[in-house]
Amino acid sequence: MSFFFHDKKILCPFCFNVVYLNQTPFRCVSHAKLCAPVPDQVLIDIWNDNRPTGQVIFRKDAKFNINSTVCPKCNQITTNRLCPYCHSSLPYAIGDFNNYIFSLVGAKESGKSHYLSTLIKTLKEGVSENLNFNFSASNDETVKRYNDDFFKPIFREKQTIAPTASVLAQKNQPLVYNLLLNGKTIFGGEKIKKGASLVFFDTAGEDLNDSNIMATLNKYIYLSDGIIFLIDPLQITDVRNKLLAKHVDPSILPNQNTPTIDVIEKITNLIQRGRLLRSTSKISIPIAVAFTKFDALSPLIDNQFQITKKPKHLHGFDITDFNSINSEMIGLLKNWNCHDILNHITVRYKYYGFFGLSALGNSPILNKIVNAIKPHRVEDPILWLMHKNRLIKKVKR
Ligand SMILES: Nc1nc2c(ncn2[C@@H]2O[C@H](COP(=O)(O)OP(=O)(O)OP(=O)(O)O)[C@@H](O)[C@H]2O)c(=O)[nH]1
Ligand SMILES: [Mg+2]
Ligand SMILES: [Zn+2]
Ligand SMILES: [Zn+2]
Repeated sequence: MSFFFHDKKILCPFCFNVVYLNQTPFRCVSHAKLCAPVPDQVLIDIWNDNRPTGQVIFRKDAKFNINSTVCPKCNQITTNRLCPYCHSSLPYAIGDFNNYIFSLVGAKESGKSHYLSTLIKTLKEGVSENLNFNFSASNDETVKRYNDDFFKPIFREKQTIAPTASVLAQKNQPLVYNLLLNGKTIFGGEKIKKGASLVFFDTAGEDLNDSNIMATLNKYIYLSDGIIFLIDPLQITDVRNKLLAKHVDPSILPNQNTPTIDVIEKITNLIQRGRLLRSTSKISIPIAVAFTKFDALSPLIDNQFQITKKPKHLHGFDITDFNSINSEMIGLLKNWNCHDILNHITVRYKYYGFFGLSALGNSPILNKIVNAIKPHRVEDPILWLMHKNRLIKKVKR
């Protein structure tokens, strides 16, 4: 612990306010019989959460012992540190880790929620034996929200996830995970080399159509360390026509909504404003542009393409695989007449990568998931973002 630790500041991963660690309240974690739970007005106001919960304990002077406090009601010690602004529980190790915020954006129905659901499951199970990391939820709210809103519907109930509610109707807490990266010590032993909090924010596609709501959402996006921009290829007119020419069942084609280029332009403008960039400067947040629902495109994809193969990512981020995927995707975009998307990304962003993936591996039928869920390449964009943020190294084959 550094001498100056007492005035160490961090960014709350839930509300993005700057928090001084010596100024945080704590929450009593004693059993309800010992210390009666009470409603917390801040949780009600900010997160719409009116469940009674442990007492909030404010401290006057916390120069010493800044990692715990004693509840004046029940005299028990607690280490459950809260953000003073939004009263979310801060990850225990938050002062030791850097926060990396990854936001997930895309038009309505582009596949964000299904993607997040299968991505988290894949990361928890470990993407590769040799990619040595441990990925776990950083607080109980994340565990609960992931299970209720993302895991249960598709993996248990075999139903598609309902459209994400607008922030006006429901204030979504981001999902926060701890990522521990192992490495070798100079003596050859194993040790934890780096830690990061990964913050995932699932936006509602409809909110991107409203510039007023965008203003409240924008900090999640322009403060991001990486953006995953999802595009539904089934929205692209050329793709639809090519699929229909191959006699696919027209019922797998969703109704066409806001053109992708409009959505990406909104996001770009928002980042530009948020970061106070001149319109001539490129955005330096790495952006992973990922085409979802690739399972539905199989009639259009040559089975020799690298994108149809399983990724390996042995010992790091497989840059050889990435380069093939990136150029295959650029070729497909040209073939699908998506020069507008291609130009926009390559001109306005400094670091970009194109990806193709499938969260489910199959098309659901009337909101039912009838086939086994087989995610394909869901980890590629996030591993690329981790690599760009120097959390994992690249490997060549
Ligand atoms: N074929 C196929 N369809 C998918 C896949 N993932 C999602 N879908 C379909 O796309 C629809 C929309 O997906 P969501 O994940 O809810 O999209 P979203 O971007 O979260 O939408 P909003 O919350 O409204 O912004 C789903 O109901 C599915 O029918 C996939 O991997 N393959
Ligand atoms: Mg959604
Ligand atoms: Zn907060
Ligand atoms: Zn108590």
